Amino acid sequence: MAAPLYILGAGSMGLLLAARLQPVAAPVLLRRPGRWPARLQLTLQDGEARQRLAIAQLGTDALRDPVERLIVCTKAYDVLLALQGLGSRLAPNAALLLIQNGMGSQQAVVRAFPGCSVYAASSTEGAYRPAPDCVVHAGRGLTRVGRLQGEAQDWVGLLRAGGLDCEAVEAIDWHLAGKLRVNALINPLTVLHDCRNGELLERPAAEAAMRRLGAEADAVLAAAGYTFPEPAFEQAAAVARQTAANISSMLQDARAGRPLELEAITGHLLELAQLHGVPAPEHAALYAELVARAAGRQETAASARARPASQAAGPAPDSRRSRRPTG
Ligand code: KPL
Repeated sequence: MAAPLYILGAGSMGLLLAARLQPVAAPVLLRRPGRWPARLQLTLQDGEARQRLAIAQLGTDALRDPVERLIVCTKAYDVLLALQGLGSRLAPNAALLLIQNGMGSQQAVVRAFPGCSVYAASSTEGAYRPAPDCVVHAGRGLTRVGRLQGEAQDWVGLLRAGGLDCEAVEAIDWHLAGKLRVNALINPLTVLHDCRNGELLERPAAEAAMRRLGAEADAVLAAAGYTFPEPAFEQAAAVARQTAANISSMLQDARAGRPLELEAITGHLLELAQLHGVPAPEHAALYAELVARAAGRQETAASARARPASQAAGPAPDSRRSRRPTG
């Protein structure tokens, strides 16, 4: 019998998987340490159809048996800390499936957990979470899954059993790099312009920036050994058109005052640029601008906290600040 399935991360992807896999694997949603009701009464909305599902949930401190099978859907910047936080409650040979934007976090897990079977996924499923107990399956996509390390696992079979379109791939890093370049052209620009994905193509300054970012991303990724049949700009423009009404995940984070996944996307591209000696001034400037804005938000929030409660206003501060210098 397969080991119990756990899901870490209750964002849109975590909740979507919890809902879709409930009938076939009865997953347990792992929550922050603390007391949680035994079941999350989750609503899954798919077009007009609404389904109520009772999903088992547990604070990580209440785990009794080691976790042997785990899908990790946290933000990229949380993966390593979240897994390390499980300590001995994570079996040394656990089977892990990582579903994050960007690159870098997956490789960090491989290094930190050499005894684990580690798979990564790149997904184009469209989901959002209008409330902590509701997930909307807004657009059907494809999830590509590939092995990074360790024993073979049938993650593809599991996701397909849950009704998701899924395929096994040999070179998952190539797919992650392909998604990274699309995200690097769309996500930070939507934050800069505070606009929906499709609007980037309607604003000449944003579209021109997208083209420059695309040319740089292509040069950097080619130097790193990743080539693609179509230029980054063309692919990102097609995605921006397909998802024209979407608020990118990074803009959602910015609006909610959460940390941005900048390190795993633009930050990773800049690391590759540095490693291979390829200039990427446009990405560096965009990175610096967003880091400076995030720092500004933190300061605004800190001074609001210093004021009497009756005067305090504004969103919660980011809990993290990027380690990369802003200059
Ligand atoms: O993956 C996305 C994201 O928002 O993170 C895109 C493709 C840009 C769709 O919104």
